[in-house]
Amino acid sequence: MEKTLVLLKPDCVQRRLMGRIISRFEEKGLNIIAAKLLQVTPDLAKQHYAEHVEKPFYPGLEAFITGAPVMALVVQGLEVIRVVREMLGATNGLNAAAGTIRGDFSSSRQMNLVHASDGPEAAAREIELYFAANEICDYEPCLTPWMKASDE
Ligand code: FUP
Repeated sequence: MEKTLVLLKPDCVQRRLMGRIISRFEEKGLNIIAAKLLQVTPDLAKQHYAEHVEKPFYPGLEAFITGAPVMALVVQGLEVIRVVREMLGATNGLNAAAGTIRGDFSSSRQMNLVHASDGPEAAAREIELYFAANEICDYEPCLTPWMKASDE
């Protein structure tokens, strides 16, 4: 089953929204198989946002992402990379549809609460950036027979 890296960003931690946002992933039936609170360093920020390091907005983005702890999660589920990105909504909270996480809780482009991998290569790279293999607790949820048909 597919896995994705989710980061509850410093604004999410500071605004006490971690529980509500984790609940949305749980309510959807997704499986959280790794979680930890950590402080992103400037070095980790540069690795995570490698594609943006040369962009004019990068210094502000690095200051933001290193400004308070983040909670990193590995979330597992069917087509979970696409599903979680759709649950987050558009990057800018001002443009994100109502009902999405950013649409409901954010009005900012930078302080958009949550990061999620945008494709399979990014997911593999980002999971490795934040978690050692022995920190990922793959398990079979006992609710699976009540969340989807056996042939899905
Ligand atoms: P996303 O894939 O939705 O995480 O968004 P991007 O990869 O396009 O951008 C990465 C992060 O940079 C986003 F969380 C928002 C931030 N950003 C800015 O702060 N300013 C900008 O001008 C563009 C993006």
